[in-house]
Amino acid sequence: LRQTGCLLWFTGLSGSGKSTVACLVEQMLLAQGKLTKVIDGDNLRHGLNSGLGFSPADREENIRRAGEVGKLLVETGIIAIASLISPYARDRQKIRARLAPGDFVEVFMDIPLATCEARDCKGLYKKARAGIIKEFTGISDPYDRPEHPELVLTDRAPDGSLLSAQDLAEAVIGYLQQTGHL
Ligand code: GGZ
Repeated sequence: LRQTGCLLWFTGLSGSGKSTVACLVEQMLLAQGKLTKVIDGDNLRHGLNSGLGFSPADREENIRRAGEVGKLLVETGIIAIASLISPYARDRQKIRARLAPGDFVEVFMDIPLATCEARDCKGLYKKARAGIIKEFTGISDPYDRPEHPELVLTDRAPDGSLLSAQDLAEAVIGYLQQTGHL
């Protein structure tokens, strides 16, 4: 196996596009013959992390387990791509500390709440506003913006034009090339 692993950790609000961009990055890496695996928070909650809810303690455990799975994959040389809201800086920091320097790549999906809420793909924001879903990130539960992420992805280019998910995925690939991960 001629590749060294790393853990791309996508963090951001529900509806910010984490999973979409993560899957595109996975496809691009596979097309280059790289071993890679998406670890999706929403999917893990159906299996490994079933039974965990959205209290701070449950989110912490959810993120800890995803991080440990990511660490195992990295040790195998795989480029792991985690996609979890991971709203608390402390929980993200703990995973960073578990990995060798440079192996943890925090990717902040910096998409305004208003944009995520306008998309509302699953109708969750509407339910959160109505109080039907409690402790909803960005509405009734906090999101700590990353202070020193390796990469910040926004939906606007410097000239104000709208960026596509494909554009953002290409930026991630570019980062991996620049930093010698690819
Ligand atoms: C945040 C929630 C909540 C609450 C359900 N708060 O965008 P989605 O819908 O499809 O994916 C989100 C998913 C969040 O799971 P994570 O494992 O990524 O969260 S964390 O890292 O905070 O543990 C969202 C849905 O679950 N969802 N209730 N209260 N998101």
